[in-house]
Amino acid sequence: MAIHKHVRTLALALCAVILPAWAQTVPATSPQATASPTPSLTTGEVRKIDRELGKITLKHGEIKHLDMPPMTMVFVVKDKALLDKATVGAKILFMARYDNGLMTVTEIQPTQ
Ligand SMILES: [Cu+2]
Repeated sequence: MAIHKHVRTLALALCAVILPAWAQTVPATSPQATASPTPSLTTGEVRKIDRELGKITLKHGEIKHLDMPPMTMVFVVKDKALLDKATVGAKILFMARYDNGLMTVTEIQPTQ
């Protein structure tokens, strides 16, 4: 009787040690995982293009991964060739990244 009781207590103690350790190794659905959204394409309307300086002015929608509300602002382009895909007045999808302290466009996709 006394031995049985002791084994049961030991089993409970083991569970208490193992379960928290196991819980910490499951990051997939933790609240922190949703704190910084995966970068995704943002909608924008081209306002101005400066091919010489490699800059583009966009009226853009909300950029969730940069925590930025909709606004009109200047971006530098990662590669000036990206500007060939944009014309003033066109609606585009673009990838915005914070790169070397500058708001940078790394991808431009024209939309129909
Ligand atoms: Cu902005």
